[in-house]
Amino acid sequence: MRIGFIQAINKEHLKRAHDIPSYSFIYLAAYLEKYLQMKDVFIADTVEELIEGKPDLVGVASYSMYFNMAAEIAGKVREALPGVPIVLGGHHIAAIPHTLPMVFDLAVRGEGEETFAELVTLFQRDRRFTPDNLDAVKGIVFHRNGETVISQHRPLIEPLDRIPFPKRELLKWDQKHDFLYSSRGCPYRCNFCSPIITWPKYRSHSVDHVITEIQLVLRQHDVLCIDFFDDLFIADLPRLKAISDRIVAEGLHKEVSFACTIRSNLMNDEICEILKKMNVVYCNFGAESGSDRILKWFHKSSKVEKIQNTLDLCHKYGIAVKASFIAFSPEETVEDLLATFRLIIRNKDKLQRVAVHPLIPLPGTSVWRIALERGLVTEDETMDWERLDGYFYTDKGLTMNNVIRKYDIFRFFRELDSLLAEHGLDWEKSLHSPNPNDGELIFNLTKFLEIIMHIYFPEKLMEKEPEPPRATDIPKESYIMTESM
Ligand code: B12
Ligand code: SF4
Repeated sequence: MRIGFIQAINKEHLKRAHDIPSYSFIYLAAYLEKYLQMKDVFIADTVEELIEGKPDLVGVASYSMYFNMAAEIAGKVREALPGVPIVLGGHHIAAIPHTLPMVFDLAVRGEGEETFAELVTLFQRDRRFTPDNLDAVKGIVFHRNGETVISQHRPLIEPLDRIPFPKRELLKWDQKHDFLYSSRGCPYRCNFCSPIITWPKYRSHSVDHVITEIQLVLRQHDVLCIDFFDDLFIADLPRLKAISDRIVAEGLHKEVSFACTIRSNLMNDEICEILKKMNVVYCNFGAESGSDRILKWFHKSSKVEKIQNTLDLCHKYGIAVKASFIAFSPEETVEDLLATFRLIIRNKDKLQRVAVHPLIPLPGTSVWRIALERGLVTEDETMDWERLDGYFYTDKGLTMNNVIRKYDIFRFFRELDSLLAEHGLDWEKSLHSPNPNDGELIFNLTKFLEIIMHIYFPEKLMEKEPEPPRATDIPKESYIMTESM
């Protein structure tokens, strides 16, 4: 039996995100190999490649913003390979399983390994899926006589070490930088966060498992950095310490550098020392805002002073920081937005990379429920899922902010301009400051401007310009309106 996987994703968008691959399929493939001795699995880049591969069963993964594309892929597969079942998976359908389109036979809700293996076993036995044989499978959603049936909930896999190491050899990229998931889930509950719906409980791999996986990665590829892409790598202090000690004991910190996810409310000297010892060279964290009011709205359980403390500590220990911020939450004002930029600019020497994205409601989150109530999104076939495009790759991205008026944007730019000048920066310079470590831009202001144009001045984007808009592109009439307000 042959299984073909495909991720619904725009490859051009992905290039802009450094082509980082998803590990969903390589975890599923590893589980099938370990527990069903099944090796005939492939990951296709295009639907044509998938069809040519002649799979007996197809698995499609989709994030919310690419859900229209996922349905299109399924339609093409259905036409070219009639009778081949199409199984959907991923965070999107896990959060809103009742929306499963008819073009898919069924979907796996949430953690996929055990459920998918059970489905494959069933398919090997019966050579087809029917509502009757699917009825007893936990953790799925399927159709019966035109109705959508959600089966019983499947408990999360425990202990997590039952899940084998992902089959990285199935990925077609030349990795100098690899990713490692040492845990699933997060103990916190930020109101915009969607992984906590798929992994509602924090679980971690044993220290032995983590160390063996690092050793395996080092044997398999010539990597320079291993990035712990956990939802929150430092969630469990004793475990973090044990991992760090073992890395040092095995001499792995001399072979490779590490990166990891952190959280500002947890950072202190002890954690920095642990990270430094194991050769963590940079950290990723969601700072989200420079305004305590907005952090509270996000249920972030942290404060601006904790963010500042994190930046100071990492700077002191020589650990670079990549921070992301969320703009345009429903109650954000220009003052809050400026507070975020003040924080960024004040700390320009302590930040390796900054990304500022608009708040996007992801299905299943509390923010999603607010967006539903406000009629910004729907869960029916009228929903254009590309509107959940947090990078504004398309012109469809939405904003949840109803406080910042178009006119206020001019004030924002004026103040941002003087702020940049005060710190010896100008738009041009800040857009192109090369990072001493890896050449990344310090401030992605071009992108931010582009997003503002999409949100507040979409009419200006009617004729698509090849170059992203600059501050001076803000329409003159809005200047006049602001001045007279
Ligand atoms: C690595 C990553 C990326 C990478 C790689 C992207 C890629 N090639 O897919 C980068 C950084 C580029 C990225 C970008 C984006 N990402 Co991202 N990303 C992640 C991250 C951190 C880990 C994903 C991963 O590999 N996990 C490990 C595997 C094992 O878990 P998994 O993918 O969930 O798979 C399991 C189950 O979900 C299920 N499953 C999943 N797929 C399938 C398919 C089948 C057939 C089956 C049976 C089961 C199944 O089984 C798997 C094993 O249990 C997650 C956060 C998270 N904790 O998951 C966010 C996450 C997946 N990303 C998310 C989003 C939204 C994006 C963007 C679309 C952002 C945006 N709005 O533009 C972009 C899109 C990419 C692009 N630029 O075009 C969201 C998805 C939420 C949603 N409802 O769609 C997440 C959950 C983070 C968040 N913001 O909440 N991302
Ligand atoms: S800390 Fe990160 S992973 Fe945890 S709930 Fe908040 S956003 Fe999600």
